Amino acid sequence: MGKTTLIRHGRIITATDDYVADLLLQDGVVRAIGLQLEVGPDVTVVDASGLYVLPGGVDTHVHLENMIGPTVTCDTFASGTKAAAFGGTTTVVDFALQTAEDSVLGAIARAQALAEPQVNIDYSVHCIVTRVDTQVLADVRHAMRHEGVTSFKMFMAYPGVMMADDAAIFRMLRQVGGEGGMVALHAENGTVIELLIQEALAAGHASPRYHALTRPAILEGEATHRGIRLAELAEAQIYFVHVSSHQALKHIVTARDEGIPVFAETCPHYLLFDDSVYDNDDFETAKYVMTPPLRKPADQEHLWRALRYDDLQVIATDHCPFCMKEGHLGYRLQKQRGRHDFSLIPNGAPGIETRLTSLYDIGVTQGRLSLNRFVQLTSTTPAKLFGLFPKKGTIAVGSDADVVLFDPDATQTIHAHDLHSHCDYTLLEGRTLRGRVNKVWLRGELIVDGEQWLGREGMGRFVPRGTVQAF
Ligand code: DUC
Ligand code: ZN
Ligand code: ZN
Repeated sequence: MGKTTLIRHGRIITATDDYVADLLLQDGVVRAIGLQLEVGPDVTVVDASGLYVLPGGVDTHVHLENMIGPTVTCDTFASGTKAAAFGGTTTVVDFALQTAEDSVLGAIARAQALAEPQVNIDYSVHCIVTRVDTQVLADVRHAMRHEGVTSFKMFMAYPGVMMADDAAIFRMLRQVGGEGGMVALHAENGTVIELLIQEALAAGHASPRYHALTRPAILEGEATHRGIRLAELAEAQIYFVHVSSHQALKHIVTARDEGIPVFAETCPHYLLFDDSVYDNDDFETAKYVMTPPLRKPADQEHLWRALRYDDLQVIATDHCPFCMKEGHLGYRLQKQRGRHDFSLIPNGAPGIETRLTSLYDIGVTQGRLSLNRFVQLTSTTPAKLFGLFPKKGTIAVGSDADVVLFDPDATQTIHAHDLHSHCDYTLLEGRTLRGRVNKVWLRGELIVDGEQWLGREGMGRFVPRGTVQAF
């Protein structure tokens, strides 16, 4: 029999509820919720007075040990999932990349084999599909029906590397949507961006600021609109990853008003920072080279509005870490790859450990998000859209005992050297945030206790996922 824990007198917050009660974790699940629950002497009792009791975070957009172009992200499944746990996330959905050599099913098996001995929290993968034919579509059907992989990512950017053409995206939308799954789309007009990059380089513009200047928001908007029309024709639901701009949002809002099942995420960095960080020619700016790039303060206002009114449903990290310093932990040629050519800087930034606290700080304490909405955006809705609910994403009798004790009054000053990622920087360096993860349980096992790590590599499990639960 598994360990039994009673969390006494915490303020339990789900997407819909907010009340003080006791929570009994037993055999990996929430066994009971009640007032003054009686337990025997063998049960560990934790006093949670004054603390929030949240469902474990669900981060449906992370890149651990992923090849992004020629560079592998610097977090392993081990380091990345440990960092996630310290940040209050107990489930991640990573990526399996279909390559020229292997099939969709091969890619999923390969990602699982890599993850399985290392993961500290529960996980799944979206499969990235770059090429579509009848065999691929058959594999996709098999993955959805028999492997518990029900979401697939496609790119409208990166021609010659990851980009899929419109017909391929349409075929996937028809196949995946028809079976109740989700196509997640990276929406940027890849071929026009490629032209702008080549023109910038030919003009001698090599510094990181040109990453942003060659990926204008209008090209995110155009691709988003195109993706929506393809989904409408395919009669499929669609999910846009890393929405950064009003140009993209306005199409999402209109489509939702039209009744098209369009869903979308944004990421903490688009809310925390704006494009003024690119106003220089320093290579340090490579820290902010992520795709899409940071946008204008006016875009941030639109993102907040969309988060409040449910035009954006998810906040995921797009944790895609690359080191700035050459040789850090042995990693070579990460961000430095693009020191003399911005187009060679690997695109991505870290954030897996700071998602909940940074959003609590700028969202909840600043009155932009209610506590319920905070939980909905970071745990419940991602679990629903990607077929993990109600096992994940809420606190309810029978749900997995993935629980976070969160101290709303504690503060912490963020430094990369205190975080658990392999990345040598954080975009939040030196920033003091209100709110702190205090304890984390994964299926009833205490894995984080303050600064102490109690988890074990390999204790995380692959979670077979169901279809989209959006309606
Ligand atoms: N898109 C992502 O979602 N992650 C990393 C790079 C990219 O372009
Ligand atoms: Zn992307
Ligand atoms: Zn990503």
